Amino acid sequence: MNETPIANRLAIGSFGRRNAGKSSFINALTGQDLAIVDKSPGTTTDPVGKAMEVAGLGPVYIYDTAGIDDEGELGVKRVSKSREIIRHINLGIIITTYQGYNSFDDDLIKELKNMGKEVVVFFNKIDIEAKDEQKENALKERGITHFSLSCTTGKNMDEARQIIVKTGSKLSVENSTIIGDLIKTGDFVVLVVPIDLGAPKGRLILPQVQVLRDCLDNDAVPMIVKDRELQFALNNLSTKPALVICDSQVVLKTAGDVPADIKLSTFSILFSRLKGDLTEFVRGVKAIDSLKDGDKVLMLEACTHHSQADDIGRVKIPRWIRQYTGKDIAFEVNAGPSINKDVKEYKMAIACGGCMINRQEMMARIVDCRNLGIPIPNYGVAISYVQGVLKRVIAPFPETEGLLD
Ligand SMILES: Nc1nc2c(ncn2[C@@H]2O[C@H](COP(=O)(O)OP(=O)(O)OP(=O)(O)O)[C@@H](O)[C@H]2O)c(=O)[nH]1
Ligand code: SF4
Ligand SMILES: [Mg+2]
Repeated sequence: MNETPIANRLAIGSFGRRNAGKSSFINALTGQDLAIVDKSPGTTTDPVGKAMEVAGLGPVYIYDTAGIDDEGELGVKRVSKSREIIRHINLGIIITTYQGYNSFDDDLIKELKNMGKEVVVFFNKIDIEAKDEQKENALKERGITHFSLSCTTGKNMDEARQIIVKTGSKLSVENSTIIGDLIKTGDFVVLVVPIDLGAPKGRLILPQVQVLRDCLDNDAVPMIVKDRELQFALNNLSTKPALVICDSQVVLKTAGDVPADIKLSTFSILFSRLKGDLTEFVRGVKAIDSLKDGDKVLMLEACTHHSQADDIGRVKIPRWIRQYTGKDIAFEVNAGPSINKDVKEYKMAIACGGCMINRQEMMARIVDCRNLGIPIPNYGVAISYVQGVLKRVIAPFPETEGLLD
């Protein structure tokens, strides 16, 4: 239970051609035999990931991938799996060698850069390959961090580790505050958490715990109530709360209970901001108003979670949107990290809360939809919109001002 969730870890991937030493590098970096190393090319077939701590960098998630130059029917599938990992990572490490460096490495660097990833290139096998300054200079001119090392002898591994720490620590990984910019020391914050049949037994869910912890980190005074007790709590608090945060599912009732001069938002809206792009979600949600009979909407579930009878994305949101629009809309689900549907067929996509994925992955989904011109709100924004309270719950965030007008 003390583990940092995967979604909050800096994600690092090792990429490159077959046999360059990607797996050897992961093993040398972690000091463990995580990945199988062999002289035959194509040893790593499926991406392998492992959560670990790197001194100076904190909790990370490290992926080893298959060679990007793999061939044949199976090889092409492996390459596409490696490419999929690029979407998840913050920092891409390209393992190559002075003599082997070719257009595959070059294209990989471009691909990572185009997706906004931080890139470091390591020339491996310097115990057997001579230095090639021309290749180093070409990278230098492009402003790409590079270094040489040997995974076999361990030469320069300490320096390589330092480069990773330095590059990695520049990247912000959801360690920014959740509500710290909305409150000040001593503020009262009321969290409204319905305990219904869908609530897990005996505990709170992660986003609720994270907000609670963020209140404490910011020296605020948090208080948790069920929706039923909210009115009673507000009536009995001698200090007016600076902020009320509720579960999206009770937003309508909460908006009625909380006086207009108290800021109100939802857990989903807070995490939309942290994990995705709140402004893009708000812009996208207006597309609900243009839905017509027979239009298709794609529900983007980021993981293959066990769906419940009254599932929020599969049952409740479709029901609320049908009621709001009065239209016969077809909802389809894409579950899991990769999108297997032809997004162009849909009038809009609605992203889940993304609790199991990191910001990189959520942003990749947003960018995919944006490039295709498909509006993409998320569950939290869509729920508040169809309940008629979105304007109120995004009011605490100035970046959304005017977006709904
Ligand atoms: N001499 C030398 N050999 C190395 C070095 N690093 C890796 N190797 C060897 O290179 C071969 C390939 O290493 P891997 O780590 O399996 O390479 P990979 O990039 O993961 O390969 P695939 O999974 O097949 O794509 C193995 O025989 C390693 O022992 C190095 O620094 N020096
Ligand atoms: S919100 Fe998304 S990532 Fe979280 S459990 Fe639901 S489908 Fe999975
Ligand atoms: Mg390998």
